[in-house]
Parts: sequence; C-alpha cells; structure tokens
Amino acid sequence: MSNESVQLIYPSDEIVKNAAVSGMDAYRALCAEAEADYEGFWARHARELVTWKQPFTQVLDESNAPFFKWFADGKLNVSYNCLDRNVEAGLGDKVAIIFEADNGDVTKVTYKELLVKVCKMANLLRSKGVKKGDRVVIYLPMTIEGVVAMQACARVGAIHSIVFGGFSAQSLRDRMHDAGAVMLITSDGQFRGGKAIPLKPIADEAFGMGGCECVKNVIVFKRTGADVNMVAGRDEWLHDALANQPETCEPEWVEAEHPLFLLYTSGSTGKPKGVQHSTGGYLLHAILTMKYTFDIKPEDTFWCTADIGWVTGHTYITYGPLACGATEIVFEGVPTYPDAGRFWKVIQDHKVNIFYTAPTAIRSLIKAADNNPAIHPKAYDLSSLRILGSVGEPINPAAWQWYYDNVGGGRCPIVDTFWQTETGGHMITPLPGATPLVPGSCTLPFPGIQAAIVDETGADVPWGQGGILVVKRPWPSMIRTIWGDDERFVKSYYPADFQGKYYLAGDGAIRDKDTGYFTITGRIDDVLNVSGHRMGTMEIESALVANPLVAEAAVVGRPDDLTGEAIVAFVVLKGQRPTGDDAKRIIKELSDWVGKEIGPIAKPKDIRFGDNLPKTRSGKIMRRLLRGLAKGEELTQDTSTLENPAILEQLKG
Ligand code: 6R9
Repeated sequence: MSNESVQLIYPSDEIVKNAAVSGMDAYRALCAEAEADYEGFWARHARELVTWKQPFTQVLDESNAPFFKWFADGKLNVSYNCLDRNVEAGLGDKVAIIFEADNGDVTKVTYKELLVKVCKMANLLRSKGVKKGDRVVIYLPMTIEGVVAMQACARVGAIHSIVFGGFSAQSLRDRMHDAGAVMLITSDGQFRGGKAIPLKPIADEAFGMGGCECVKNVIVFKRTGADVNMVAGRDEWLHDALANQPETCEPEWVEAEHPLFLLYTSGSTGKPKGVQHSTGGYLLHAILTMKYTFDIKPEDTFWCTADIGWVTGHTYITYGPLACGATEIVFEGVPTYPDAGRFWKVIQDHKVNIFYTAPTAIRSLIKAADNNPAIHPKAYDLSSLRILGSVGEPINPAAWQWYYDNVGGGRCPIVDTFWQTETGGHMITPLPGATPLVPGSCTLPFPGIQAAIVDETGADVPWGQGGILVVKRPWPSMIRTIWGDDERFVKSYYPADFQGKYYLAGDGAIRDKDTGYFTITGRIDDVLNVSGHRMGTMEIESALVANPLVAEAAVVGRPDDLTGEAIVAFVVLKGQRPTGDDAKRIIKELSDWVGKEIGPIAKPKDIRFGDNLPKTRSGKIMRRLLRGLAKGEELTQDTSTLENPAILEQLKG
C-alpha cells in the first residue's frame, strides 16, 4: 500500500462513544500499559473478567520456556464461568442460544435451561467413568447438543477434541487414536442444505479400521432419525443415557493450566497436530476479545457462522459469547439454503447486532446477490447490525467493500481478525471504536500481543518490507503443546532460527510503511487455505499415494477467486499416463478417494498427470515450478537443473 492508496475509514462518533475501547488514545493506553508491566496487564484483566475458585498469585512462568504457564496456582472452571455465574448474576431467564435449524425451525434456550442441560450431560459423562484429564472426541453437527457436550466436558475437567462433521472415517479414527479418547459423542446424522447426511455410519467405519479400542462408550444423539447400527455394551442413545441424570452437577475445579481441549489442525507434515489449549489463559482471551474486538454489550445478539469443528466455533460460539452472558445464534444450515439470502434473513429475523463470518462465504454470496436482487442483502432489514467481523483468510479489498457497503450499510466497522487455532483468540485486529480501517488489512496487534515481522535471522524488518510474522512474548491463550509431541511443538513454533525466543505463526506479513498496519501475505509453509480451512499439502499427498493406482503425487495451491486458494495435484500413476476418458475417470476416482481419506474439503480442484514430476538432479520436487504451472504461468524460471524437462508439457494442464 502506498501512501496515496491508503484511505482510512473511521468509525462513527456513536460507535466510538459507546465502545469498550473508545478511540485510538484508549487503544494506545492499553498497549502502553502492557508495555510497562506485561504481567500486570494480563493479571488485571484475568482478575476482572474471570471468576476464580482459587485466585492466582503467579502470573507468567517462563522457567521452562517455551512451555509457558499462566496463572498456574489459580483454580477455576470454564463451564461455571459460562453458565452458573450468569445465572447467579440474574441472567437465568435470558436467552443464551437461539438455535436455527437447517429447515428454519427455531429453538431458544435460556441460561438456566442451558445450565441444566450441561449438568445432565456432565453427570452422564461421570456416570460412564469419564474423569478429569480423560479425552472425549465429539463428532457432532452444529446443534445445541454440540455446545452442551463441549461445556459438559469442561465441567468435569475432561479434555474435548472436536472432529469437524465433514471429516472422513480415517480422520476421525486417527484423531480418536492419537488422543487416546475414552468416549465418542456423535449423532445418527446431520442436516445440511435440506439433506440428511449420515454420521454414525462414518464412526462405525472409523472403529472398523482398528486402533480405537481406547473408546469405551459411544453416545449417539438422534438428529435425523436415520437407522443406525448400535453396538451392544458400547453404544447408547443420548436421550436414554440422559433420562435419569440429576439436573445439578458440581464443577470440577481445575488448575489454570489444565488442558481444556485439543483441536487437530494441519501442519506442514502429513500428520495433523493436536493443538492443546489451557483453561485459564484461554478463557481470559475468549472473554477479553469478545469485549474489545466485538465490543459485546449485555443486550447484544451475536452470531458467529463458524462450525464448532473449527477453533472459531470454540472461542466465539461455545465459550466467548456465553462467558459474556450474551445471546447468540447457533446455526445448523448452510449460507445458500433454501437460497443465498439465508444469512441476511437470519440477521433480520433475530435482529443480530454483531455478525462474524468468513471471506469465502462473503465472496460466494456476492456472486449470488449479483445474479438475483431478491436475495441481495439490500432486500433485507439489516439495521440491527452494529459490527461485522471476518476471519479465516485474507479478505480481498473488493469483498471487504461489498461487505461494508451492502451488509453493514456503510455504518458498521469490519473487524478483520487475524488469528490461528494455536493462538486461541484474536492476535491482530482492529478494535471497532478505535482503529481506522483499511480494506484488506487486519491493522494492528490486539493490546498486549507483541506481534512483529522479522527476517530469517529474527531481526526486525522495516515497515514496508515483507517478512515472517512472529509473536515476541508468550500470551495467555497460546497453544501449550502438541498433544503427545513436545518436540514437534518446539520445532514447529519455537524454531532454533529465532534462538527459540519467538512464536512462529507460519504466515508472512508486511506492515504499511506509513500506518504500520499489518497485512497477512499468506502461509510460508506447506499449508494451504481453502475457503478458510487449513489443509497440509503433505496430508493430501499422503492420501493420494495411499491409492493403489498412484506412484507419486505433489500438491500445491493456486489463487482462486471464490475459495482463496484451490488445491492442484500433480500425479504420477503406477501404470501409463492416462488421457481422454480414462483420465477423466481416474480424476474422479482420485478426487473421491481424497474425499474419503480426509474429507470433501480436501478434494483437489484440478488433477494433472505426468510420466514423472519435475525434479532437480538431486531428486527434489520443484514445487515453485509446480506452483507456476498450476497458475498457468509461462515458465520463465531456469529449468536447466531439471532432470526431465520434457514432462513440463504434460503437466501444463
Ligand atoms: C482462526 C483460524 C489459521 C490461518 C492463519 C492464516 C489464516 C486466519 C486471517 C488469516 C489473513 C485473517 N488467517 N485469519 N489470514 N487474515 N484475518 O482461521 O484458524 O484454521 O488455524 O487458520 O488462517 O494463514 O495462519 P486456523
């Protein structure tokens, strides 16, 4: 961004006046407070925002870096903080969750009712022998029960690990196995876009693969009413198991560092990483970002459109909004059913004030609205909206502007929140009543977050120059380790390149030379971002080579107008290179295979066959060259080190 092109967009006086962080001076004061007394800054917020059973006296413990500890001698319970304390504060009859089902049915649950549901589920867990520290895998659609299951785990100190409902049997099996889960909570199926999709049969398939003998109980929520197979002695319907459970349940008071959950995410090697989060520090940042980034007010209705299968659904559906005593929407459906006006209708019907979604959804809805004025946001009453949010991938300025003008009516600040599964909550983001906005920039670090851009040696790069995004100091909601793999945690996030001192985000970034605003330039590792979902290229390659037809495969990303990035696979078959109808058939077969191995979101958009892959004489696959081919670029690179230049023609696509 050059100076001339930077057009700052300011929040209205009304928004500034009422905001928790009101004006840039207030933002700077918070940053200065953290600068002057880092531990004091976090400790103050932790005391103000979290209810502790046993107050902490220690703040940050760096003695075993990078295995940092926060508030280590404090004790608390997350479910108590989200439910009991709201009921105790007189919010018992306030609606906590407005559930809108795929078919439009609406169910409202008050804080008092939600507490009862969570207590019954927590008692169920205990009755099955689930105790503090046990892992429970949850494979559920977007339902009230999903949120209840997570909260119930937190209540008894069990560590939940959600597996997204779109993931395959293999993925589910690998996660149950890696986590050593004692219980699986799933459903017969899920509704999406008017269709019932099976889930329990996928779980059955996962068990059939072996390695999940650790799972002693499978609890099945009846959602679609489909016929399912129940294994005697292991499987039980949720409604039966809940029938006689008491309606109160004493929370398990856990240490602040007790793991709240694991969430598997893609990294640059084949095996997904079980990102482990803490209880105290995580909860603090969930609440703090609800207050500062979303400026949540007691009377607000909040809607985050993410799925509980992703970290955004954890922090900004299951925990953050409830810990703040807000009313939130839990939405089962998809943005395009029954038509692409669904999001706008939900906002209108429930008078949503704060709306948080992903750029990929916005881009697809722009296209739909352009083709049909009846489902254009302007055809709905969206005047309840005050703040808009974006997450998951960079939002291109054109989509930003459309979102700002058409959804926000030119009056709602957009908070473009940069963060990751590993960071637990927002890291770089505008604050709506403070930060002047620039479309396409996530602007400035959240108060207290020491984000910086450095070169390969760890030295700061000047504004205006691209580099590697790091965080220089530990923060409360950060990843604690990779489940069962401390070594990989250190290697991935605290590499020796920076003397093990800085957290490596895995993204590139640049700061505007005038404003210092951050723009994320994309992953610097072999991780792709497809519609806001993280996919490791190695993960997809491993899936492809597991197919009996495939000898070798290389996967790269290519920019895509709709999905941000698209997956392109270059494949060498064991037999002859296929052409014509043969090629078409095998492309379909391999694409379905990847869908079955990982999940439909990992299916390549483009599969190309070669007699070989472009390699250097030392045998390294030339990925840079493949990225060029995937984009359809003319090859200007030096290919003289290529062992087999002739195959480039085959791979041009
Ligand atoms: C919350 C979440 C993390 C990766 C991250 C980055 C990309 C997320 C972004 C963004 C640009 C934003 N990302 N938010 N890039 N601007 N506002 O998405 O977590 O699924 O772990 O993905 O997503 O590349 O490293 P996760």
